[in-house]
Amino acid sequence: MNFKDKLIKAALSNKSWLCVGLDPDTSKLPTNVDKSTTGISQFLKNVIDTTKDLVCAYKPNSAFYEQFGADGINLLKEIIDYIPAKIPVILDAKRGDIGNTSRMYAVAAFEHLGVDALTVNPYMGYDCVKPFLDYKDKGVVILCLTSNPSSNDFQKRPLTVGDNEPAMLYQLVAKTALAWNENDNVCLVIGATKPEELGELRKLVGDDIPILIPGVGAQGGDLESSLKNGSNAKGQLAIINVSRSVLYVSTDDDYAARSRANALELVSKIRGLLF
Ligand code: NUP
Repeated sequence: MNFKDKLIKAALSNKSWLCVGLDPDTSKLPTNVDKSTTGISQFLKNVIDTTKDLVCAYKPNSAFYEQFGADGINLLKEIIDYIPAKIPVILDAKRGDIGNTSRMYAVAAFEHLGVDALTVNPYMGYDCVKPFLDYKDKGVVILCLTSNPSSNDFQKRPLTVGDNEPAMLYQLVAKTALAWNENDNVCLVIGATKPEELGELRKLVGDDIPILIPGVGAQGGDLESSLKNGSNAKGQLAIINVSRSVLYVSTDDDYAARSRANALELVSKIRGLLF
């Protein structure tokens, strides 16, 4: 089953478009959680146990594992393997390099770690993205308009092009990514902090492209406008990622139950609007 089918199946079965980000940060862990990779592993597994019926996907960000060196890479693999097989895993690593090197990034993510989708930076162009696209069953989640304040530096740069051409770099990225979608495995990243552009981009790319929408919660993005503007005509394919606002809601031993409560609050709003 390809990434998109697996994503839709999980979303419909759990009635949720919430993707919980699994980003371990020792400075935010509950007090009694051991700060070793063993302690962090238990912490993440407890959160997965209490949220796995509430999500359409999980998204570990590689940086939060790489910070622990070789132990962190092993932890990442352990967590990916722990996630129930029916729930897709999106690895957030924003990869992209010359084709020969991207091929190795693709092997690492899709074959060694076995994730269902990977975030990819399109800055270097088609030959840097193609090695990922060649994995037909895997999702290639292309950065289009990111949630951070400085995304404007490049992504919102106006382009001097003809009348019918996109006017800003992020629009060109969206249009180009569509042209790369021969295997029906292209997805886009558009930040929840950019609701108007999210709506505009959903119209531009049509109903078939999954959009990963980070930035709800800690970065101030709004859930409702993200859902309304990011979902397609069927009310699907808007993947709302929340990391800190689900993971770090309590420093006490009740953290897993509190994470579930926060996730459930988000999911109730999603269900109210889309199911
Ligand atoms: O545009 C993006 N914004 C963003 O926050 C693209 C991303 N991949 N992310 C990632 O989503 C970010 O690196 C982190 O892993 C997650 C957001 O986390 P939080 O703000 O919900 O804690």
